[in-house]
Amino acid sequence: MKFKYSRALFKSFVFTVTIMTPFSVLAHAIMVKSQPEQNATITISPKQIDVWFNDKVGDEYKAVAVIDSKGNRVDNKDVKQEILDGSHLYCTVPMLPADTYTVRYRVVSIDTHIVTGKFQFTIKP
Ligand SMILES: [Cu+2]
Repeated sequence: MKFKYSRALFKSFVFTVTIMTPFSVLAHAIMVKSQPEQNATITISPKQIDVWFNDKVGDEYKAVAVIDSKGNRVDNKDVKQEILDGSHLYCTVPMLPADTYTVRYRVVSIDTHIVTGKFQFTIKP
């Protein structure tokens, strides 16, 4: 009986530490800025899409995709991470026609959590 109690207590301690540690010690990546900006309406096709996070992100599994209103991927599939600023990802895009585009991103935070998100921008003729 005593053993069972201790083990339950230990399990709950481990669980608490596991769920608390990432939030108290390490950062969970959050997108803080982009170019084009979220929900921006622009008149000239951008040459590249930039996404910045609140902290550097992992080199692995990083992805930035630009999708047009028909669901077609239109970026050049060349996502890169800035060497001196690991919080900055970017990819290039060809000349884009007027449309509303969705940018989807996926990164691994320093706390090892995978973060995905999206935002839109519009190009008007
Ligand atoms: Cu996290």
